[in-house]
Amino acid sequence: MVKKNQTLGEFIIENQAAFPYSSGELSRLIRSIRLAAKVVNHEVNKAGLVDILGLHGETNVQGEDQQKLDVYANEKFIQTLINREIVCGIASEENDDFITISGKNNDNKNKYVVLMDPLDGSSNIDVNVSVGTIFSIYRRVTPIGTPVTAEDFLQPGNKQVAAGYIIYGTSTMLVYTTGCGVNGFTLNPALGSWYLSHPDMKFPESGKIYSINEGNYVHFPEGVKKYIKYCQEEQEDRPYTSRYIGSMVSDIHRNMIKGGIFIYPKSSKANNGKLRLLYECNPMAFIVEQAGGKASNGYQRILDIQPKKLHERAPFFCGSKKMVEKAEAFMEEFS
Ligand code: AHM
Ligand code: MG
Repeated sequence: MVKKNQTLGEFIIENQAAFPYSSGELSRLIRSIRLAAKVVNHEVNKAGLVDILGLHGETNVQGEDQQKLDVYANEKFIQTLINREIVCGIASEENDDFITISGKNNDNKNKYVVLMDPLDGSSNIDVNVSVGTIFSIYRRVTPIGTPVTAEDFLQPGNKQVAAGYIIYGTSTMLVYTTGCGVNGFTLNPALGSWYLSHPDMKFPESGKIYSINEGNYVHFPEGVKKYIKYCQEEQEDRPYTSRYIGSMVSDIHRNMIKGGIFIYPKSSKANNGKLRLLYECNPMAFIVEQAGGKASNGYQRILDIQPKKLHERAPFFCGSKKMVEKAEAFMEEFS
């Protein structure tokens, strides 16, 4: 049951009570992510001071080494999860290979693996624009107590147990799903508590915003070009509004609240687009579907794609159901 003005901690406890036989492992994992997110948020908020405190690779006035924020975020999330021995493996967009966590006594009995993009849209940091963290959680498929293998990470998105994102925006929010709808929590920075501000989030069935990097227009497949023209036509409720931040979490978060479509298609330069299936598309697709929206690669449901490698990319069409269906119809007909 969703109550307003609840803290994330209360929400987790209340929802866990609905599953009396659960071990609480997933709840502890979400709590660890919430903690790391606060630490990263603190650092992201100081980003504007970087010229004063020192650049990446330099030593700041306190004699500390400066790190790039995406490297910092990666380390913080990984450290937090390793220290709490809460998962058996982690894969990150920032690391070439997955990390096996065997536990202090080599007896890791945890059943979950986490995949994440620790700081998505990080090129926006320099210009004080919102960035995000994305995470995806699966139950391992290999036996508990043995080291994780690639098989544990290369699962289709429809096997996700939970997924979420943190948006470091005008306020900081944590939005997540465990497969029973989507809830959004806003951080009160003075208290360090997350409050349920967006209970049971729903993607509007249709919308009037399209988000795509139109600078790449000449490289887009014909179906996408035709769909963009359709969005710009003066007919019915069109033309739509074009909004593209270049920070996927922010673009999709806005569209989920207002109604819209986000597209990062394949192009003549990149056959599978840019976004990573495991760290970006799958978790966002799970959240979007749980909120009543739709996510596909233009032809096929994102969550049904069987990944073949950790850093695999996929074209991404995601947002209000009717808008994604329309874009898919253009892909079907022209690409
Ligand atoms: P990143 O993981 O290197 O930050 O790249 C992902 C980001 C997305 O947040 C965003 O939608 C996209 O890259 C923007 O790419 P482009 O500048 O090509 O439009
Ligand atoms: Mg990214």
